[in-house]
Amino acid sequence: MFISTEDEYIVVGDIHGCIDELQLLLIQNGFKIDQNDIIDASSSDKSIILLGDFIDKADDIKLAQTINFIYRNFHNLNRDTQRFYLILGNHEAMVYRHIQKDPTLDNPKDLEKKIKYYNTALLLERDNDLKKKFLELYNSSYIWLKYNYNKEFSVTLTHAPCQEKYLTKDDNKSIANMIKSKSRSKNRGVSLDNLLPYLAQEAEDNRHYHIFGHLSQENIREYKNKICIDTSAIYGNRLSCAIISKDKLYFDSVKFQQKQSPSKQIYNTLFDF
Ligand SMILES: [Mn+2]
Repeated sequence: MFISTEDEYIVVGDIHGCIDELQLLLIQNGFKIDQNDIIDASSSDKSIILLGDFIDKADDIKLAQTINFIYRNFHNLNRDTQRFYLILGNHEAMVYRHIQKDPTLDNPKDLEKKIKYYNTALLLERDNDLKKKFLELYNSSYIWLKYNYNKEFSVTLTHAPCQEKYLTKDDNKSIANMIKSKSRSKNRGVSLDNLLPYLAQEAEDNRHYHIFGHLSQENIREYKNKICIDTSAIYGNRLSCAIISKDKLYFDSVKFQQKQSPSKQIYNTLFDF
């Protein structure tokens, strides 16, 4: 969907239950949040966009807090005009399939993966109220958003990096590619630049940016007009955002707050050339 170029946006990368970091990042960017976890709509003019994967990997308590916070403020900030947008990540898509009892996920290997990678599904199966909130957020999510300022400046937002031919298209293959790129766990030992060669090949020295998350990097990775803002908050690193204002693009981040134990991973660096 095309979003208004009259508004300013804060675009937050993969949260994965890092609710303390999300709140801190919003506060650092001018939002006030009260004791009931309600964002004061008048405290900032910015609209909020979450780039997908707000669930999984974290503690159950933090996952529940994250879903409740997003749900509450999604309703609160969207009361008059839309100021809170969600982009669908592969984790929301997979958890949705599990809790909706997708018959193609009915084998022991999928159950093993559900426990290991999609722990929010187990939580939602125990908590019906939280499940309803998640389903509503899932159904309100976009696959892509585009900020088309002028001939010189635009920003396309998707959860995963993908080839340009898929961007802003609405067929099933394009949708799948905007939600998830080639699996790193199925291609261990392959560098990201070899796994996703189209990113560097299609990158151009212009200001028509594609901003995505999904790849859990050590810092924001930029190559020409391709930018990854997933800076591995749940791995104990940082939660980052891009800020879009008129024809300017800024970045900001907060450190992991140690309010839960971090997940573990080995970084596979993008644009490592
Ligand atoms: Mn992802």
